[in-house]
Amino acid sequence: MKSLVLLFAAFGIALASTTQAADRPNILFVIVDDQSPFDLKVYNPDSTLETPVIDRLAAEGMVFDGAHQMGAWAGGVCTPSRHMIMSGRTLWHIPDKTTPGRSVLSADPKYVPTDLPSHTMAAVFNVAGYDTMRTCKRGNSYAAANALFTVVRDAVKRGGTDETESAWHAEQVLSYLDDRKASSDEDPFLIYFGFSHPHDTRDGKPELLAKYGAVNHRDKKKLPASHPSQPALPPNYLPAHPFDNTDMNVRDEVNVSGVWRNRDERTIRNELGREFACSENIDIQIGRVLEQLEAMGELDNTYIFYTSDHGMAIGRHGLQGKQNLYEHTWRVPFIAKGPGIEPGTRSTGNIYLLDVLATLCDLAGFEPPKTSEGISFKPVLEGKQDAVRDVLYGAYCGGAKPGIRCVKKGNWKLLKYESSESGVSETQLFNLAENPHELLVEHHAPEVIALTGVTPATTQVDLAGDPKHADKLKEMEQLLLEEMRRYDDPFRFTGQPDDAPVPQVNF
Ligand SMILES: [Ca+2]
Ligand SMILES: [Ca+2]
Repeated sequence: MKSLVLLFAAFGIALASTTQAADRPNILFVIVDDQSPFDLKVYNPDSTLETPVIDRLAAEGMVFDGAHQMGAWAGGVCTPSRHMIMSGRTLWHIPDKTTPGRSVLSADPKYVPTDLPSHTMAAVFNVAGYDTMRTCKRGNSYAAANALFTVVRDAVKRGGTDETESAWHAEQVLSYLDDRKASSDEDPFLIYFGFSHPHDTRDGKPELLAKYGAVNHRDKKKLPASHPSQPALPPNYLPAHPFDNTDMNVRDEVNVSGVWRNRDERTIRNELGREFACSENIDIQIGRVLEQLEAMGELDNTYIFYTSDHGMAIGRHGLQGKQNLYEHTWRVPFIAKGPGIEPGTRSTGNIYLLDVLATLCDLAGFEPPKTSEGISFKPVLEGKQDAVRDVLYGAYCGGAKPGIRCVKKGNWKLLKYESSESGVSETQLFNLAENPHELLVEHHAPEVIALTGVTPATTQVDLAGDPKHADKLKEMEQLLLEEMRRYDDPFRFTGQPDDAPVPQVNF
């Protein structure tokens, strides 16, 4: 086709639409399963995880410090997160994988359009003339949207060999690119390149497990061996979470193979070693795909995004899973590289993963679907703006209701916990500029300092009970209520006005 375009161009004949189509950027959207931004050197220089490919993406592109996923109304946080990514809709406006669903509004057409799948990522890119392909894990996702990619090669790959882990996902992309090359396909592409790891079970490859001093620990009655190559305990490690966070008995907190309910140093460092082994392998696999894109001459015209569906605790704050709203879990890694993105830049961004769809449409040159509630952060990518949102809201209520909520503005973050089952009611207020790891009074205990090697400053505590910050607390409480109203949060905390939306269907 290229030679034909050149031939016509040589004769001065306009082939506007064809030329335009060939010039439209490709998109490679890489999404891993369960990874804290703080695992990566680009977010935590102290991390021993080696990811040279991701580091290079960061050096050649833009790193977002304010990327978040909005939350979950189920213990399987992946499910709502992936519905939001595919549809560009907010937490209380998405369907669940079953009907009526675990979100009380998810089957109500007033909140969730019944024809939503036809306005999701692959559907709109197909209509725009893109070739769409995906590989990812199966399950805990948005099946009706995923099925609309022209090529779908999904499977759960969490083993310890090339056939059974992340290399398999890379192979699907590589063979798809081979097919394109063989048929001289020049349509722009959208490739959704998902991995099943580092989600548990974190059976890394033997040589990478050895590098991080870890073993695939399976004996519930014993602790794994300690090893000097294991990653250090995180700075906000605790041997236990100080209070019932409304979902302490969810599967991830009590039944992940290799950890279970253990929070001792050996278990956590071994599990972080397994997480790192899986994450480094993902990095290697992304590198293979980027090499092929380069060999095909496609790399310079391709936007590459790297992210995770949500973060992960693994010992931070005494938690193991993804069912909380601390920064390690609420935030996600987010790196973007592509035409017009200044290399080596860093931005707050303040984006939700649900903003990705509007942004991809914007980069590809067409309007996002009307059902999308996301905000394009193309101006951030172009360096014209530092952030697209001032305020960020997060929700988790997969356990007791109303569960956990948080709100962030500038350096300030408020978290609230309430359980109608246990009666727990807790509030936390952090100044993230002074206390980025959300350290609590429990982190000041000598036995914890002895384990982490981190001696917190006296100001590095939860400030909710500090009279000096009473005005800030009040302001953040009001802000949280406004955000809960804005996003149709169907719950309210004790003391908030009883004005939550009423579901139109009977649950
Ligand atoms: Ca996940
Ligand atoms: Ca094609």
